[in-house]
Amino acid sequence: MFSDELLVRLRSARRLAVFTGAGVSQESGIPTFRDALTGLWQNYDASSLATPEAFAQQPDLVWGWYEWRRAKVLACQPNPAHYAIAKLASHVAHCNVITQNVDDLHERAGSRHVVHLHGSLHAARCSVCGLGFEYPPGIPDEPEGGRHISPPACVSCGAQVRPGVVWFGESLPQQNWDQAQAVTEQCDVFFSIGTSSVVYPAAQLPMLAASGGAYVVQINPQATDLDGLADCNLRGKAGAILPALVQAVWAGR
Ligand code: BV8
Ligand code: ZN
Repeated sequence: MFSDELLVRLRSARRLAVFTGAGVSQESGIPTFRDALTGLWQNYDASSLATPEAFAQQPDLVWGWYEWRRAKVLACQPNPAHYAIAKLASHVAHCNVITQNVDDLHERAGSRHVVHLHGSLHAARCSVCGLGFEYPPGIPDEPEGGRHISPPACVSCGAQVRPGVVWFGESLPQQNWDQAQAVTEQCDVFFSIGTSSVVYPAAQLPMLAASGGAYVVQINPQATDLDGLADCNLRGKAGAILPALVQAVWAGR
């Protein structure tokens, strides 16, 4: 199932970078971007809904979308892909996860060095003074098709609270982006897992890895724009491939 070159490369690797997208959380039951646009949001495109303009014009619709997604994440568990990625860190000295996802499943599976490029569903903040928002405890009981919910008001200044994610048209958090580039430039092996590789500048990372001489491995059930650049394309679900790969490379170690 795995080439000798891949096994040798991983056994000798000292620095791994693991770049993930929505596909790595798919087997946990978290909708990918397309799936997350059902019900109330079925007539929207993610790149129009996940924007400051959409929140300004329809705050209740957008806040309701994020609350529905947050409820999904709170109700889900990490899947074998998240656990296998966390396990990589016990075999390779330096293993950094760079995620486009806004869930916390890598952390809940035990990954410690996780760089979030696009923020987090759990980090809402005041849109004016930036104060972090304290969510009420428990899992919100959101109807499947979603509903309109008015965003809360900041307890300090009274302004509107906004989701803690990076919207289209917003810059990535500079420190996280710098860290992601540094890790990518220094790695021996770069995994790109469960991403359609269409959102920039995150989608630049595999090219940056390749130009730095890294061995690029893609895991995805479908072909993506990365197929031509990757040194190794593993076609299939991350939850099946990754545990088998960890076993094949470090069986019993
Ligand atoms: C910015 C948070 C500039 C919100 C997200 C060129 C250069 C720079 C920018 C641009 C550019 N061209 C266009 C842009 C603008 C834009 C952009 O990229 N647009 C796209 C639509 C073309 N980029 C931006 O706006 C970025 N900001 O550039 O700022 C700037 C500079 C100065 C000053 C001001 C601004 C910000 C982008 C961040 C957007 N926010 N998320 C939220 O979550 O609501 S992006 C969001 O969509 C996700 O985070 C993720 O990144 C992306 C979805 O992609 P994927 O994760 O890949 O998920 P997807 O569903 O697409 O695919 C899933 C894959 O998994 C599939 O391939 C599937 O086959 C696979 N899969 C399924 N099941 C499995 C599986 N794989 C493995 N196992 C399985 N079981
Ligand atoms: Zn405030």
